[in-house]
Amino acid sequence: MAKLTTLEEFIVDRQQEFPYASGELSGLLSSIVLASKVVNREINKAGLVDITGSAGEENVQGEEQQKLDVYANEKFQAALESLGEVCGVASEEDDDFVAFKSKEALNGKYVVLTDPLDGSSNIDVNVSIGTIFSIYRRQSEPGKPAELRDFLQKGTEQIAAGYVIYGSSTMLVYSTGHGVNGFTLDPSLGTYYLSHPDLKTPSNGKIYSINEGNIQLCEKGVQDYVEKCQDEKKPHKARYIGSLVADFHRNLLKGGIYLYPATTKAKNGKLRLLYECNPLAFIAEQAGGRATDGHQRIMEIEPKELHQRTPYFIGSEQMVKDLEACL
Ligand code: P6P
Repeated sequence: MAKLTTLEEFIVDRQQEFPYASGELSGLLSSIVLASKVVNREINKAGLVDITGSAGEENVQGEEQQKLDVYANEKFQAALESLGEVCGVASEEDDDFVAFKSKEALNGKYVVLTDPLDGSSNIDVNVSIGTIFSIYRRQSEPGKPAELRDFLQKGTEQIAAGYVIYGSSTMLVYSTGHGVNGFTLDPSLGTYYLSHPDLKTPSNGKIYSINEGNIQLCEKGVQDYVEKCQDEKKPHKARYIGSLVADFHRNLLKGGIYLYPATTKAKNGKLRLLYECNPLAFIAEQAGGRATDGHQRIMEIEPKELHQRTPYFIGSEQMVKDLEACL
């Protein structure tokens, strides 16, 4: 029986890979891990207690804010604030970023951007959902509250990024820029074990993930690409869960492409650059994949505002290149 490596052991083993003061970044990742275990526990009993109903308010997506969204957002922010290494957090659930005020946090060297519970409309139909996070070094001087410029950084500046998928099992997948590693939670022990070391995504694949209900609203190049996927000579598989983290994770492991293009109704697409597209692009590229808005590398986009959207094509390198060739 191969030795099981816990996430904590892995972080210690790989300390030297953290490009910055290792203790801080590993502490930061550990606080995200702790929050993910707390959120996982609530998700697993969501059907039992009445916290899946909508909280009534709306988030920036204009979506009904499910109570679990609010819960997850609070848990991740509390875990990050108590750590002291993070000077602020930006979240899909909050219109503006949150600059932490405690003395240690004012000197925190990092900021975190997160979609605490993506795909939350899937909660009450028991479809897999996920947490996405992105970590940057602050740009503003320590000792003062975080500033907007700390959060509006290109994806190439990320020092770590990852996601948690609350699926048939709960997994944490992350990278600090030295490859991608996946960990599976043993809920009976509350311990994540290394289950997908040095994860690489297949360079090509047969799975395409798009909401085909929008296809008439997409530019011709996207329609042409989808038609190629439906060519009976080399049939592909249409797999679309409606939960980005779940679609992304399956495609990462099996090979595939996820498409959320601009449409005539949403000229910049639906997905958010900073806390959905950039972190998954970081993971995809570290695993040998590719992520683009159709014309440029996602991580090269210069952010202008916290919740800006972007057309999004991500997955196996050859499939994304084939898509770009159609645009
Ligand atoms: P549509 C969920 O709301 C989400 O942000 C992603 O998780 C998912 O891939 C996408 O939107 C689904 O959007 O328009 O196809 O329902």
